[in-house]
Amino acid sequence: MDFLMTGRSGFRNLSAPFLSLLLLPLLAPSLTAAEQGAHWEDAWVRSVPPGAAVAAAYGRLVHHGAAPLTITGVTSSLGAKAQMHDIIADGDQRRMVAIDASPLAPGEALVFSPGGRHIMLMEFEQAPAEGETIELCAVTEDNATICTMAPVRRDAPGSSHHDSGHHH
Ligand SMILES: [Cu+2]
Repeated sequence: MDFLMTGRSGFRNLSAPFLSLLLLPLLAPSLTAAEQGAHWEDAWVRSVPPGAAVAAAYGRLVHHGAAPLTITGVTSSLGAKAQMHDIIADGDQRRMVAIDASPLAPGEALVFSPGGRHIMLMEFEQAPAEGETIELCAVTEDNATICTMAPVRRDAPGSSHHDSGHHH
């Protein structure tokens, strides 16, 4: 992992547009994540050697529901800290920044893929090893969780680069 880590403040200014969503009156009854219509596809965790400090998880969080969601965090069954990260260009370097919240409109997908936005797993006691399965959950602004079982692999499933075409 040859990226410099910067603090959460890196993306703080991006959260401003989401405030308007959060301030909407709560007209809808609270729904579970499944009722809200989001689910994971092709989630996986890249294996790391024993002793590694961080690991990355990928996948697509697809939203088939009618109402916009805001994803405010991620968790994993490793029990360790998990964050949404993005990779941004900084001059001729690339560095990781933490994402505080990410909107997810109906019909869209939040894509986590190698080289771009990803889920960073940190502060674990046991490094994810090939063949294991880790539960990943996305957390919405109203604390619903959308979870999936993600296999730990060395390489991306299918390994060819057919991204779903969602580029934000
Ligand atoms: Cu990262």
